[in-house]
Amino acid sequence: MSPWIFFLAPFLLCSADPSSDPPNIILIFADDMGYGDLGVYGHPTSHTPNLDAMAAKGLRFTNFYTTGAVCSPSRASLLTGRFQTRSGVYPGVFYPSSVGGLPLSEVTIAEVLQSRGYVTAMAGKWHLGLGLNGTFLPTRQGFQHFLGVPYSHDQGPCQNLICFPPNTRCFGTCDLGEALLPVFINEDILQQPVDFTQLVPLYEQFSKSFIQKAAEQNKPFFLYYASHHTHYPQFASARYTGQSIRGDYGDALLEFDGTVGDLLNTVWDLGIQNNTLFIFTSDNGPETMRKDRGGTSGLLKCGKSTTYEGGLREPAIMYWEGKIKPGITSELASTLDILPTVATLAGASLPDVTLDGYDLSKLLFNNGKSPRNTFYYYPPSIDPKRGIFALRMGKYKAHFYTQGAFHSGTTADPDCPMTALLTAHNPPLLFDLDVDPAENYNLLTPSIPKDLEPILAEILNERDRFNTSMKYAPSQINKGNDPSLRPCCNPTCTPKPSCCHC
Ligand code: CSN
Ligand code: MG
Repeated sequence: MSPWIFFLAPFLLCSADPSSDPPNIILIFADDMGYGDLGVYGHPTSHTPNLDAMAAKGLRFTNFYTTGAVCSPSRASLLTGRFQTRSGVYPGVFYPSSVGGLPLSEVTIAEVLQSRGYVTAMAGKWHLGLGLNGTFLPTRQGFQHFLGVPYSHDQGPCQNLICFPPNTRCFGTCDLGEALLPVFINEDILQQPVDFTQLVPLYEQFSKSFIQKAAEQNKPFFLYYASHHTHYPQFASARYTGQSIRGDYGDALLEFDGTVGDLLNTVWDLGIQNNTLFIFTSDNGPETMRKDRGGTSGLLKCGKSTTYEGGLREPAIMYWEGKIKPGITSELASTLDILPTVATLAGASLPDVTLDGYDLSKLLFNNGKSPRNTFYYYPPSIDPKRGIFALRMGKYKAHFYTQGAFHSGTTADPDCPMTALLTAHNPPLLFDLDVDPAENYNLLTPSIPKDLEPILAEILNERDRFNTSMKYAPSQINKGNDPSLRPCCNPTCTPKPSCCHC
């Protein structure tokens, strides 16, 4: 090699055009983790040293939104850059016997990056459908390698988690009528039931060898690590069990944080940290109905399955050593923005569909300003007749409908649990989230102040524009269930699903 190449190499690496050297992307997605659950987001007894360190070295978001207050819709939007309405991933979530899934016509981040020569893999919870012969598995959506569970780990009898009386360690019940929980490797069942004491180490090993192999082959890679933590029921491998002063939730969180540390170390050990973007966030707010075994949205109102801030605002960190200036940003951003952002960084072309996300490159690398000024809040049970439940414009958030939820039970606030019935608000409730992030003080009561009339008119216009322009795909979840679709490692056995045990 010419000595000039050696000289030039460091400058080439720092090229102003990020697409000239496509970065590796590690997308870490937590489950049911609330805004207030991490040490760095203020939890007094959570121990999350690796995430806290990632936040200190990266950019930490305080106004970052997921699109779905439950799993499947939120994941559909994350991977497509589109509201769940456009892909039909509503209302609610997929079940093991669901007939539908994320339509294969949707273009995922994995497909976008694969088209630019990336190698792609996913570990963990999918929850975007399984279907007949694995029709909807990640391997059909751009992931070359998959190790994980196709849905939530409470959508099965929760063996090994000792969920039922007389032992109530799991604090609640899992779905007894479903098949034992399977772990898939690509499209085959590797294990059924899953051994929860070994699951996370298995994911870590898979992720590490994927990264090492990609680095060896000098190929850019995309790893989507979708943890089961910290969804109920809480579990952790032996190394973490009983280690946190925050109890079962704390142990699960500790194990999740340990994986983050493992991924960071793998990247640093390979010396590829200057070319690897880490993105961390969570799919939806905390399931407070699980009491101390669920998460917390901290100072935000309510949690999972609601369109209050606690349902959809999430912790989020983006870290790229030497490229993203460390700091904290209160600029608006969303999981919707991840696809357009990484496509730009990779120099990949955007799918030829309506996207709801923005490219955040300027926010990350230049002026620190977000191109996003609005956010639209859909409830889990989307109804085109109602449209969005709330809209954020700049610092203002208006609620047109509010509704409590089963998942947000047990908190002291009477607006959160399912006893708070669907209520239409006209005029809407209006909050200034910059000064009142907890949504305590409705600005439009007892009457509408003159100075807020223009912004209110603008918000109502935008609501109408958005609702009427939205194209709803037919619901994939309402396609219903077929019990024969439940995964079974021993397809000819009887009686199902209990015989599906290998
Ligand atoms: S979720 O949690 O998958 O994280 O959204 O495990 O809404 O009916 C939600 N649900 C099972 C769940 C059912 C879950 C529901
Ligand atoms: Mg979830």
